[in-house]
Amino acid sequence: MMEDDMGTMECSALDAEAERILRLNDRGGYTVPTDGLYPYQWNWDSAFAALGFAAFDIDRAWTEIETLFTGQWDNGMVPHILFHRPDPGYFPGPEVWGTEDALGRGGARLPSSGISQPPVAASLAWRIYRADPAAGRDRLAALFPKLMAYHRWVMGARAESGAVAITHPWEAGRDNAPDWDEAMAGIDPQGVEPYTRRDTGHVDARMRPTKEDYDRYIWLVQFAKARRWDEVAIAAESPFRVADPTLTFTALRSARDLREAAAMIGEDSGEIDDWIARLEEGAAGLWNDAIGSYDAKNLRSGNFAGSLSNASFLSWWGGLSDDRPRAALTRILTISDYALPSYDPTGPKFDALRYWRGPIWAVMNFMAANGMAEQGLTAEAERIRTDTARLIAENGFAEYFSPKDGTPAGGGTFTWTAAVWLAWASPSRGKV
Ligand code: 9WN
Repeated sequence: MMEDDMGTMECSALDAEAERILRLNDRGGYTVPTDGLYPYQWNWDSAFAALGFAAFDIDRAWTEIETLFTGQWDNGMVPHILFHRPDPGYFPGPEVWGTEDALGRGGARLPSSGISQPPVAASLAWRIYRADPAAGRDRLAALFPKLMAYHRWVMGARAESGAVAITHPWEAGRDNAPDWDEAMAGIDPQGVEPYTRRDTGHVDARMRPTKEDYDRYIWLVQFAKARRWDEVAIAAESPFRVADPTLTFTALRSARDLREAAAMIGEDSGEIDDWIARLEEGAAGLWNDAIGSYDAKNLRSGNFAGSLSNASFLSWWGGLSDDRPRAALTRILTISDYALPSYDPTGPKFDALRYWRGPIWAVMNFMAANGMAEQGLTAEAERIRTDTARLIAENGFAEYFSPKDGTPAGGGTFTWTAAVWLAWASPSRGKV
């Protein structure tokens, strides 16, 4: 279905349903990704929730981001999960993370995880500001120092190679992407304490990471917890350190948007200019000629993953006008019934339903396509937008979708899918 094929009534029914989902998942000041499967506040989900709220309730949009930053650590890190209220339905909960006496946590009052996620908050806050500058000026100005502290942490703790590294697959937000296979294989998950997964009680196990993945996820949590979440010790000793296109391109994009925000507020942006230069250099180092795309790089072995993913196509969102990824993009768009798959459908590790090894994710489509549109790839961007709209119209507000036939997968009534619909994919809205 192309945009024009969607009737006005169908479109406004979907707009209303998306709005209902955001309200449904609102826990008062913060939004859960979906009821049951993910009962807490997640970092990048929350920034996208704010974008969705901005389509109909600008005050609630700002509140979402403000609540996220109540969990910021003294060292600037914004955790990937804030455990506002205990909920046994999710594993691993706060006791497994054990961040109470973490170095860097300082006076943070909220229980949280000890790792972060793609730093999209600055970019989405800037977008929300632009949707209604009068409503957003003071809110953005108040957030600005916190956003700066977050990015200072990203650059100081993770950008030693220029590109931004992750210390755990969950930090990339692309948990079981083939990007981490080599680094994950290098972990011997001896000594993992017995645990019970909760995710497979909510969702078909074939759509989730494997037990081998989970053993290593938990091993990495225990490893860092034993070091009191000390970034220096983790950087020196962990077997897992991978330079990630998601973090690199989202940090680069956020730095550019922070520079705009600084100009609006009247703040100096010299420090941000320096970040942008370092990140551009780091991003250049993620170009893998062998696959004609940006790629993840294992910083322990120096090897590329050889993974053409949806994160590979975030270079335009990062503000790079580099045309080289276009050939791979054209190929992927040509062979896919629905775009963008999270991994090359012709690649050896493709799995249409298993999470980040094939399925389509609306938030990645939003960033990839908006970046493309800004850099003049308007036909590609529009193809991705109409595919996203079609997936949602035909299959509902799922967590992710099979790129083969659109089968909805993972959790339902999903916050960020609803948000991306309201802010961008919906033919009638798309105003944020
Ligand atoms: C671990 C909440 C999160 C997203 C991630 C997605 C998934 C969590 C999990 O759900 O990860 O952080 O338990 O599987 O991979 O991108 O932020 O929606």
